[in-house]
Amino acid sequence: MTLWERGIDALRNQSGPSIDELSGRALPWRRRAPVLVTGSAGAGKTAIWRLLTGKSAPDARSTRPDEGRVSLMGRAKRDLSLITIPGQISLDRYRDMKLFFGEFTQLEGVIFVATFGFDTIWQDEADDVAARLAPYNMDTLSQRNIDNELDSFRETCFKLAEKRAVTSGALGPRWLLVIVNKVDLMWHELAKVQRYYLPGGGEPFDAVARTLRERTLAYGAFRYDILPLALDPQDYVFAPNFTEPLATPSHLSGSVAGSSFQLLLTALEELCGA
Ligand SMILES: Nc1nc2c(ncn2[C@@H]2O[C@H](COP(=O)(O)OP(=O)(O)O)[C@@H](O)[C@H]2O)c(=O)[nH]1
Ligand SMILES: [Mg+2]
Repeated sequence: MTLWERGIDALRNQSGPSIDELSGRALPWRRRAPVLVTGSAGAGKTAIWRLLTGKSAPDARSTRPDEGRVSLMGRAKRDLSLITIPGQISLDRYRDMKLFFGEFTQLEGVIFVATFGFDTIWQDEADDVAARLAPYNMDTLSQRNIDNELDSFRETCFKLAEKRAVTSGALGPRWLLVIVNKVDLMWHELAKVQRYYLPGGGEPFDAVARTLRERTLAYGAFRYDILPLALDPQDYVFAPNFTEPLATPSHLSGSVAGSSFQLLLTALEELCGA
């Protein structure tokens, strides 16, 4: 069973553990190479980071990275630090990209957070984004977000391949996990989502991933996995000031979030070799 299939199963499980019970379990940690979380602005990076680390961080548009440690619950109790890279351009983002994808920093793995077009657009940007949509509807907004996401994924894959090449794989990262987040918003169009992200669909997202896998083959073992996730099922709302809002309802209930999150922990354990 692929990680994707296990993820869909987890999202069908209404009777999983509660997410609060699992969030940020404070176990003694041991220093490990950090894991980076990348992806577009509004994809849910901070939300995931918050649950994994049990720390608080603002939900709003941010240009600052979130940092913290996460404890994995496998037998080996491996721990790692988790750092999110903000989606929007800023000096902090630039510095962190240079540091973590540079030739001196060890990286354990990279998590790329994708949303199939459901990136949250913060209020201060909404008017600008709305003005550029022609026609103004959910389809053009979604396409705009998907295009941005592909750019962002291309950047992550390029940096990752470059780092592994210039260090001959010695400083990692050893894996890339794509999280397709907010699956609660696309639950009724899973076939389309699968075709877009999974290998074999012939879509541009996997073409980028395939190029990465080919480029990095020569530098030792490398894992690439895709996990669907829904940690915070809530309606998607895009609300500019000058025109009517656009919305997409959530199709899942909060009770699936626990098993979805539990599988994320398991997947991280597996990737980190716990
Ligand atoms: N529907 C839904 N919304 C989510 C999910 N995860 C996060 N969000 C929402 O997405 C928005 C952006 O999240 P945030 O973590 O701040 O994004 P970041 O910019 O990538 O750090 C927040 O309002 C979250 O509540 C999810 O699984 N489903
Ligand atoms: Mg954030």
